[in-house]
Amino acid sequence: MTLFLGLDASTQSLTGIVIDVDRNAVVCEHAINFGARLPQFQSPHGFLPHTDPRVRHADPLMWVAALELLLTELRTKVDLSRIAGVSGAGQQHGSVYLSDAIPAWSRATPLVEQVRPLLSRKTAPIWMDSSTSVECAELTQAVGGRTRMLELTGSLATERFTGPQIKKLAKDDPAIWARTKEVQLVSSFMASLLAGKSAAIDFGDGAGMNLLELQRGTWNHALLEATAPELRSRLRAPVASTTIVGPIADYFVSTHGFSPGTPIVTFTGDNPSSLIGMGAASPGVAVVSLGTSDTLFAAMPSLVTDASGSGNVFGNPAGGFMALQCFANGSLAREAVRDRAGLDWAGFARAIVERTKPGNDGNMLLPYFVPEISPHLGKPAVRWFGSADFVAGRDGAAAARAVVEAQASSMRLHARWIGHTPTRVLVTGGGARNPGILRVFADVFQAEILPIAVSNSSALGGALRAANVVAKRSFEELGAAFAVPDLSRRSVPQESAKPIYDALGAALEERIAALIAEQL
Ligand code: XUL
Repeated sequence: MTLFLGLDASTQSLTGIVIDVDRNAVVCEHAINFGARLPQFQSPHGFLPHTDPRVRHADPLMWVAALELLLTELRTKVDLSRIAGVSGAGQQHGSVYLSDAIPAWSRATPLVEQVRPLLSRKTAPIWMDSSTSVECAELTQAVGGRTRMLELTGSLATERFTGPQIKKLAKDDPAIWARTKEVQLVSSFMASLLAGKSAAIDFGDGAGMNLLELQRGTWNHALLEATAPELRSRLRAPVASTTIVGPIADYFVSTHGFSPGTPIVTFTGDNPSSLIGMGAASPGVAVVSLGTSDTLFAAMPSLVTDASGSGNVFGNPAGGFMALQCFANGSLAREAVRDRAGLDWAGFARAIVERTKPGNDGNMLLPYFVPEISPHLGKPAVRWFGSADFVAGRDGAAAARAVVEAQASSMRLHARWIGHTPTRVLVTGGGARNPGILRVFADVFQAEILPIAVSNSSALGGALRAANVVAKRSFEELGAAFAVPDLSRRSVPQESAKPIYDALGAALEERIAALIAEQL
């Protein structure tokens, strides 16, 4: 029995997956939902309420408390002393501000109490924050324009990215910036907690900061200078995702029963980690993840960037690069429409499969309940077009289809820059369990949709990466063993839907263009 632990610190929960690479089996999976299990942090959806919808911060102590709770509960299910290595992932872009490097933890005091005095800033802006448009414009100008920013970092200056967030802090609150001696991403922060020392940021997640020079794998001097004073001294040099941070901290040996010396492998972003967890480390297949954010991503045969704006390039933990397109209105938009329609998830699926048809009789929704990343929309915009009943909220079945048709069609439109039309799409995330959602994605993409039976591909990716580094198992072998498509839930496209969705895509593109113009 050779066990590895993978963690995923995502927006709404912290998940741990333990795998046995001798039996190619998932031994157990356990999650702590922040809203439900840690109500004292007053973050029902994983972030703190704020009057400005563009501001989204979380309390880093909530992630620390979740780690303690997760390990406390996990050790009742698995003998943690048998874990041969740990790695994991964090929601991308979120940043933690520390007044000092992470120390070797004392065994005597709860971790939350040891981290509390280290936070130079009480809250961490997360990927849902879109409050940095001014800083994005300033950074773009400082570096010599949009094209240069794209060439250097693989993305335009992007509101949720860490560089613009750091810039905003340094401008708005120079006293906090002066107190800050180290900036961590959520991923490197979680690895630092486990190792009891500051971990470096990896190329995968580091690419989501507008600071990393992709081709060279180093922080870009001009961008560091333009972002905040003395930023270089507050960031460790970025490393490959295969780097070992160090042995697990004694704290976790005495408190949770890990073996001394258990290696902690560098953490990465949740999307790069999912690429590994989905068995998609090599180019040729696209992955759609349907979670709080919906994402579409794929390993890239060669580096291309999205001149039109909202696409991103991150590091592939297996080497090379990955393309990613992120949509902020994912599961929360589906939930809002489901609730408005008075349906449960089974009813939502039936509404799509049995009660409506491709094209939705012309009913269409623009489902931007929160500011959107793709397309770039600074303000929420929910618009219903079609029959009087649909517009007035009296046709719940059409509403269910409309939200998924809009999401899938927008994903198809926004993924054109990646340059290859997938015939096979692997899906993961909570939404992948819903047959109605899978049906629409198959028809819109005109591709075979294959759900992967593992529910958290990002945590699994962490466990596979630990196994790759420590047990020297290849990603191909691990992917084939652990990322097995669930053929019984596969969805194949109906050819008759193709012209309908070609037309819907064109109509949606027009409506989106009008919305963007309206918000200018
Ligand atoms: C990717 C992004 C989101 C978060 C979600 O750029 O912002 O997918 O990583 O956790």
